[in-house]
Amino acid sequence: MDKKREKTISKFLSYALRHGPDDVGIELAEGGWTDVPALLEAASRKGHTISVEELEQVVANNDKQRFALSEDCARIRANQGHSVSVEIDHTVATPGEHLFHGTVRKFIPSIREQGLLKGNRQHVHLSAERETAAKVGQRRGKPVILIVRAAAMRAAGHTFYLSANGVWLTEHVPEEYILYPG
Ligand code: HQG
Repeated sequence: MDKKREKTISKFLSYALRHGPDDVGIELAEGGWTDVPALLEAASRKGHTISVEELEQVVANNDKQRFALSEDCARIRANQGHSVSVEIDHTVATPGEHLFHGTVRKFIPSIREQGLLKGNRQHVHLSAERETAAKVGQRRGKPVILIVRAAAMRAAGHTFYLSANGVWLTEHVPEEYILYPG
């Protein structure tokens, strides 16, 4: 499958499994899981005819491992990044001293006032590597990398989760735990 086709399918899956299941005509069960045949039928109704083999390839090759298939390949879900409300059993985990968040300059004044907010998503997304944060920020322009004093936050009672694809998640990062560049 060429990269363009993979990307089209990945984008459709992100929309269906994270943001617009109702619009696509599927239901997400506990944990965000949905039946593969139902998903493929719904995709087809929306003009995306996807074979089971293509679906499995996209899940396996996805650059960020955004999706997971159940062991029997009967069900699929997005590992994280939902805007619709789903209960995902993210693992509670203890981060190292610092985590990183990539953003852009125009958001800084508001971040200084409110800390990092989850916005439409279910959590604030953080990464253990600076380079990952740079890539996330780059989606919106010149990236600004914020350092989150994660160990201090954890010590103060905030909970962190590590998603199945390695994204660190938390409810809110209060301003006092953020270190700004420069
Ligand atoms: C910013 C993609 C103003 C925040 C990526 C970000 C990531 C504030 C934006 C994943 C703010 C939210 C998540 C505040 C935060 N005032 N702006 N108080 N607090 N922001 O997309 O972290 O391709 O919801 O800095 O690669 O950018 O979807 O979050 O710029 O992994 O798998 O508000 O999404 O992955 O944007 O990205 P997002 P994000 P996928």
